[in-house]
Amino acid sequence: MTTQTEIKDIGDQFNIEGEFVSSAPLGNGHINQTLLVTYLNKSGKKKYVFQKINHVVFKEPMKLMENYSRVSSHLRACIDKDETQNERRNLDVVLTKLGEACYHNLEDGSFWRCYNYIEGAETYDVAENTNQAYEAATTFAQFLKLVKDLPGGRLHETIPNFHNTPARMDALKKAIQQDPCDRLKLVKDEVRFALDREKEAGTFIKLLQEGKLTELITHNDTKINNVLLDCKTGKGVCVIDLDTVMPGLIHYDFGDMIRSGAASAKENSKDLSIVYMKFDMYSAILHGFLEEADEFLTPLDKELLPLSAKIITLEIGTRFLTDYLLGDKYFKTHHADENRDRTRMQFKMVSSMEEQFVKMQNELK
Ligand code: ADP
Ligand code: GN1
Ligand code: MG
Repeated sequence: MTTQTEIKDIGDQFNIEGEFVSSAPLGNGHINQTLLVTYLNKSGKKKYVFQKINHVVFKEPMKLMENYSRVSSHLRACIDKDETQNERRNLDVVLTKLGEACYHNLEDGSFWRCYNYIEGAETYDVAENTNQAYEAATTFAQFLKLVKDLPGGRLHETIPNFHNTPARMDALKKAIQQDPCDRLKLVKDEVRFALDREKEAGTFIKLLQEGKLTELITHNDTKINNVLLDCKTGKGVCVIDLDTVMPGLIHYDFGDMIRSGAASAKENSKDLSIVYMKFDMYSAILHGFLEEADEFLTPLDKELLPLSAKIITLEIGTRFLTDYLLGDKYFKTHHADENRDRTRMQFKMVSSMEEQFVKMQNELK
């Protein structure tokens, strides 16, 4: 844990006005260390988010921040200047005193960034009602519509092969062979579940290679707690967690909204009897997404939306399973079996989607 004094010192590196007051952990992200930091300046209290970039996951934080700054500036330029509270609609990068997008602490090798805290908005780990699901989907889709036209060259791939599902399957097979923690015997059924679906897992990458799907700029981590909704109105405010904004397939973004936003329970739920894909949430996300995204989807893109939900859920379950076998090196965990619980929960969601698949397809008509 980083101490208050250390955080104050980190804050001193950034162009922030006023005096450091306090800092506290923020949110339930699995990757970065995220802090809410309060300052006091002439106009009163002002809050910022400090994030220590996980540089084991993101191997080139400077390139990541190049993407981040480009995306954030583009979105800011697209936001209506006359809109009330327009400052809440974007993560604006606060530069360091040296004019850089993040601070690299040479003593411990850490990378820190800072941006505005968005007041009066919340994230949800599980959608509580269809309105939240709908709002999350339209907000993500509006984001995709805007980043689609990002000027300049191709964005860096901050994690290569991030949504290459066959590569994720290969990583699982390697972990099975190595079994460094002797955990394979504890997840035999889960391994079988994943490998039984290996062929279908390659569908999207194959269609991309065949030129039938087009790469766009996508978010790649559209889980429901990566979008802020207004506490009072419930309206979508801002898409966050821009680390994986890079070239990708729109399907994985849609699918991840369903995986996370249509889930009946938390990602680490142990009680599988309460886990299923809620059809009303699926429907709300589908219609919210199409409301904004229909105009840039091909007929094939649309046809594949139900399948995308299943494939990404399988992919993320496979990643949790691989991390479990390898000793919980990637995702933050709070107890020894959490990645196994997460795997089981994801695979229960896959089964639930398989059971409702025809209905999911019919909802498109
Ligand atoms: P991670 O990559 O670890 O998931 P996120 O960028 O998603 O990190 O941040 C973790 C959590 O912190 C989010 O789910 C959200 O609850 C909260 N959060 C992050 N940025 C903001 C912000 N600008 N305003 C309000 N809450 C935020
Ligand atoms: C991670 O960063 P966070 O918690 O929003 C992960 C996603 C997974 C998700 C599963 C960079 O998302 O790919 O889908 O956990 N992000 C990264 O909850 O690996
Ligand atoms: Mg996040």
